[in-house]
Amino acid sequence: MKTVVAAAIVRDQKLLLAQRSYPDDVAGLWELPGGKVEDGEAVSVALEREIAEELSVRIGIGRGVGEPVVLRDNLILVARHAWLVEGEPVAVEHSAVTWVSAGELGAMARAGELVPADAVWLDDLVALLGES
Ligand code: DCP
Repeated sequence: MKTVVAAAIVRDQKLLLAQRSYPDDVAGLWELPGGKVEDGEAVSVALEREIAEELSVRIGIGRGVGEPVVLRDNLILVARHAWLVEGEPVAVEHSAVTWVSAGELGAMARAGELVPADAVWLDDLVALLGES
């Protein structure tokens, strides 16, 4: 079982979403950015690395958000609360990045615009935005 870790990057009560450019079945949908943890790599180190690669920013990392989600092909997806430490996000590997409020996130979920695994965390993400 491999782990995929994703960042719920929050600033000013908005959540950063990134639009997937591949594969075809999820291209155009929005996700929490992240990627696969390498063998022997700590989850938080993997998340810092993936976010630096994908968004060209440094982040701070906090607690887990929501329950782990089992993806197909032996992958388990986890999310962590995060915040920007250095830089402004740019879409290096994604089609676009955007900041959304809790209301906008809910509307996107209802419209089917989030990747399916991440949509499971809607209530957890809305709660996180309410706290921050
Ligand atoms: N995934 C997801 N939700 C996220 C992030 C990832 O459902 N917020 C899923 C999509 C993929 C798997 O996790 O099925 C791996 O994600 P990535 O393709 O983003 O990860 P990597 O870039 O590390 O993998 P690869 O290099 O294989 O593309």
